[in-house]
Amino acid sequence: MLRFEATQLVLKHAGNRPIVSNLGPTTDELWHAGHRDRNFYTYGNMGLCSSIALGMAVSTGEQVISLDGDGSLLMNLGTIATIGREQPKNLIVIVWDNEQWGQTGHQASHTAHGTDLEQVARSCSIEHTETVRDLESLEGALLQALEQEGPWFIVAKIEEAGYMPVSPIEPEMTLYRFRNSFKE
Ligand SMILES: Cc1ncc(C[n+]2csc(CCOP(=O)(O)OP(=O)(O)O)c2C)c(N)n1
Ligand SMILES: [Mg+2]
Repeated sequence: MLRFEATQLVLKHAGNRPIVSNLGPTTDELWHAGHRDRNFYTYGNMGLCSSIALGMAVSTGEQVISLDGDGSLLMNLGTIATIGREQPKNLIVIVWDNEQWGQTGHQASHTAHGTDLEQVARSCSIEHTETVRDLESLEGALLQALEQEGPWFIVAKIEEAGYMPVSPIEPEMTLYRFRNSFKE
């Protein structure tokens, strides 16, 4: 499954829900798949995408979708434990797991060497988890997650087909647009 196609699929079903995206290609592909005010693009940081989404989930009544990355999440596994402790019903974490730190040279990450992020989530009391390897299964898991209370943790094994042009995002504008979208 290509991450770009998977991203398009998520957008197709997301409606107006906030989506937080991991740095680099995940953010670029979300921008190309469909720039919208409720996309919260992260930039430069690793390991904070799902933490930011968790903060949004506990402070709004809306369902929040996090598009995280395996390498980044491995840098802050504690966020999974915090999600398990807080049990936000309205948080859906999707991890684009290409089993590598893609952007910095495709170095194999721990998920290529036995770390199973779905099992990590389960051990942190997150009951609704899936690992999906194709678009059909991703769509099934996502539709379930949108209907049933979470937290949800979906590991999507993905591939990349080269990188798209870097998205023209400005962190300040992302924050401005995103905050304003809650006032409408
Ligand atoms: C704290 C920190 N360390 C290192 C980097 C450099 N860096 C940028 S992207 C990246 C890899 C991210 O891996 P992953 O989250 O799996 O996303 P992928 O590139 O595979 O899509 C690294 C190491 C960074 N931005 N921040
Ligand atoms: Mg990766």
